[in-house]
Amino acid sequence: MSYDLEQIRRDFPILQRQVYGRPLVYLDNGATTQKPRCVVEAMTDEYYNVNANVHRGVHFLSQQATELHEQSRETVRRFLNAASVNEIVFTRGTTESMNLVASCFSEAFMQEGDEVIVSTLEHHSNIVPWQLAQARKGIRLRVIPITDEGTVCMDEYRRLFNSRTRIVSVAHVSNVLGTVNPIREMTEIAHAHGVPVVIDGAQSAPHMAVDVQQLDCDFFAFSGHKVYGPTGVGVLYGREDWLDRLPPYMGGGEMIKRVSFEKTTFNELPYKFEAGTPDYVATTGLAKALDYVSHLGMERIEAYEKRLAHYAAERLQQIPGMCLYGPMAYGAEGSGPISFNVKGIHHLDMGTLLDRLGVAVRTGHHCAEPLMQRMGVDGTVRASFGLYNTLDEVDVLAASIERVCKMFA
Ligand code: 7TS
Repeated sequence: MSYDLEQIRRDFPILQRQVYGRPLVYLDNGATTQKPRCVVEAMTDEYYNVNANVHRGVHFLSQQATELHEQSRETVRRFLNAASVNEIVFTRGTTESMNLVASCFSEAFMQEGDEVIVSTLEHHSNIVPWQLAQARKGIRLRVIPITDEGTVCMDEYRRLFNSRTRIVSVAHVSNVLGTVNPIREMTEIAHAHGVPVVIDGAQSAPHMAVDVQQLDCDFFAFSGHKVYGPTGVGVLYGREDWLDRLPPYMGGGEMIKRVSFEKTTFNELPYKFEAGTPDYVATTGLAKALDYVSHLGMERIEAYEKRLAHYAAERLQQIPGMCLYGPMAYGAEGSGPISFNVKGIHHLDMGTLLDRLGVAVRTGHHCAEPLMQRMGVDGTVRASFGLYNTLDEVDVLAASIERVCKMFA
């Protein structure tokens, strides 16, 4: 199958929309992606024709819903190349997945003075859960510094390990700069110290083939809504031996084997971590979305999006006063988002005026305030690409920025 952009764009009805009488140029895919028709239709069909709670009823619809739900888990397993479906836990999204690991791991394996290594590039959802553990258990956060180009300092990373290091928790791809961290190398170093690694894959799963066995990570989190699937569903991959040893996260139905007031025993994996009714319709939608991107081919999506980002970086850098951040400003390859500011124009003004021209971007700190502090800015404008964006749209972005610049001249 070829990369047929026109067909792809037809699969996403919202891309035909106009805003303020102009064609929508949607460049906020880092925040959330649009949904292809097949995802919405699969979910509507399930609500109309199948709906019943999973894992409970003896009746026909419940069995059918359960089957769909468990097939979705298998689709996720294949997407990540996990060894077993027991390693695929459904959550509400990356944030919940990261909180689950930080909470359960620190509870079971960390004591006062023990350390977690994170990086300067992290989204708040890989900082605050560890700070909550800090408040509860007295653990310490150690932070890998980054270079001016926006890449992690590997020498500093190596130096952070000591006898108190218990876990490493890092983003695969930065949601602000598009930096791709050398995860394989980072896991190798951590494992040499006997330390497990958590990957925040919110910004990698939509843009590149992810193979958790090849990355050799111990946990990997991502959100459905950033991979063309529905909101409210995400995934935590965890190596079976780790998940087995972690205590449950939430208590309730589904996660138990037997309950009495004297003693409760917990369910097997992955249900031990899935208390309550799961969003079984969303898991169907997520599986459809993963089938959709897999059918296009993650390698093909990655190559195409790199071309887009590279073209955008080159084109934007021709604009007077442009300050582009991150590896792409230095000619390196990046993935997904590019961040910038134009001299003399506040990012919020730029974003607001671009919106009036039909171009949807995000502005502000992007839930990465420590990174903003390191960059010495209070925010940036971020254009983040998806599989359906076009080179023409990049031209519209650049021309629109130039128009805004003229207003401020
Ligand atoms: N980690 C990273 C790297 C992210 O980019 C995000 C969301 C999250 C975690 C949290 O994902 P959630 O689905 O649980 O909310 N990032 C963004 C963003 O860049 N703009 O809006 C949301």
